[in-house]
Amino acid sequence: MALPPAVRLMAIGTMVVFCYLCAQIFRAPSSLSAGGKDAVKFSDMPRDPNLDPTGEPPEPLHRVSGNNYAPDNVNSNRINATILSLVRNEELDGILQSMRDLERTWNHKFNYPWTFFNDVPFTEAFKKATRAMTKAEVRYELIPKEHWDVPSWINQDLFRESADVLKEHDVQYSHMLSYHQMCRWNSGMFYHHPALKDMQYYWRVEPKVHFFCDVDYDVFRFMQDRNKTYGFTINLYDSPQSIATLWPETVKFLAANGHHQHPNNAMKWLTDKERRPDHNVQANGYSTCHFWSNFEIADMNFWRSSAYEEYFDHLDRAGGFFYERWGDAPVHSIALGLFEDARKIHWFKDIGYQHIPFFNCPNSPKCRGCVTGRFTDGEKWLNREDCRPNWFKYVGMSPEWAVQNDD
Ligand SMILES: Nc1nc2c(ncn2[C@@H]2O[C@H](COP(=O)(O)OP(=O)(O)OP(=O)(O)O)[C@@H](O)[C@H]2O)c(=O)[nH]1
Ligand SMILES: *[C@@H]1O[C@H](CO)[C@@H](O)[C@H](O)[C@H]1NC(C)=O
Ligand SMILES: *[C@@H]1O[C@H](CO)[C@@H](O)[C@H](O)[C@H]1NC(C)=O
Ligand SMILES: [Mg+2]
Repeated sequence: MALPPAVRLMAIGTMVVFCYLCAQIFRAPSSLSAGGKDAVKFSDMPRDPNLDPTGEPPEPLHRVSGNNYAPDNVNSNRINATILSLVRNEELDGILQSMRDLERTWNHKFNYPWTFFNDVPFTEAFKKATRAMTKAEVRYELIPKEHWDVPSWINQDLFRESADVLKEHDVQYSHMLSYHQMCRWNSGMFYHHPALKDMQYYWRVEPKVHFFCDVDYDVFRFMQDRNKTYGFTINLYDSPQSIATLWPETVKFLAANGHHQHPNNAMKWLTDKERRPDHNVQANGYSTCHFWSNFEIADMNFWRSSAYEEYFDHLDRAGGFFYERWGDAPVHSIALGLFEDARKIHWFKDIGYQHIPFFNCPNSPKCRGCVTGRFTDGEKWLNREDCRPNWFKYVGMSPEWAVQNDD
């Protein structure tokens, strides 16, 4: 086969690149396997803290005693807090599964109300089945049109064209308008719902998630007593293609609103470019690290603050909830990382949790049904999506856990 030298050179070049890529792909899983020597190298964590025995945070904690958390006790020790779930009628089975787990491990003791949100009315079947899962109060709330509708400044043609481009870059759900609406509502709308007017804290729950560990203290009181703003379980990298201009818009916002930045912020976690340089480049300066927001226990006063409101409005006007696929997870996380004292962000390492395909599974006799320290039950390469190493490196573990790690 006689090929001109230039073509031959190109063919060889292509082969070399191909072989290199194959090597990368096949090397990745073994170097990531938990416990292997290379795993340490990749993760930058001397050891996954979930392998070390985990107890409760130190006292004082609020616990059940007598009827202090009984569902019908009007003078209970509960504070203004609710479990909260945006869910569709069709996801009834999934939400029942999540309720069963959370009620079993925690809420049958504390009886915090459940508040369900939907953009269409809940069916009687949904109400009946969910009510039967708990002794606590249950509320069903319709989202006002003005919170859910696509804002007037979004151009539908541009939305569709942008979705085509995103799809070419393998961005999931890019054509699904309701997915964009959901992300926007979770970013900047839910805490304005009239049903949450008197509420300060919430625990967000999605359908089909799992909770594995008994939690025997009032986590909302924990948030309040320790001055925590936000609690997470899983800390991940995001798909850079879905948020290409989120960081550039954030930088623009900061140029005019730098005063909102907290002196003890988590900027280094947000902008790390050492661990996954390609992500930082594709996301134009953002590491893409975020708290996985299908789980959050948080103080709505932060979302209601002028810093966050102004930031959200800026992003909303910029259009990326529709022209890209900005998720509430990176939006919440960037705001927390910039505007909040990083010490007020707590890793709930003691709450065993799964949303497919990731886990937080601590080493504790209180846990059942998950594999201690396992981060994913999906493909091995998913292990690299873990961004906790950067969180520990730049921010550290909450002081609550430092006590236990000393001994
Ligand atoms: N009522 C309502 N709820 C929605 C809608 N879209 C999403 N949700 C809810 O919003 C949450 C997030 O949606 P999911 O479809 O789970 O999105 P995701 O977690 O990114 O994707 P999965 O990996 O498929 O779970 C879930 O609690 C859904 O029930 C919608 O159009 N209407
Ligand atoms: C909860 O909120 C209501 C209304 O704002 C307030 O009257 C009440 O004191 C709050 N309860 C607690 C325990 O903070
Ligand atoms: C929480 O904040 C309050 C008010 O700023 C302060 O008095 C208290 O000591 C703080 N508690 C903790 C545990 O940091
Ligand atoms: Mg989900």
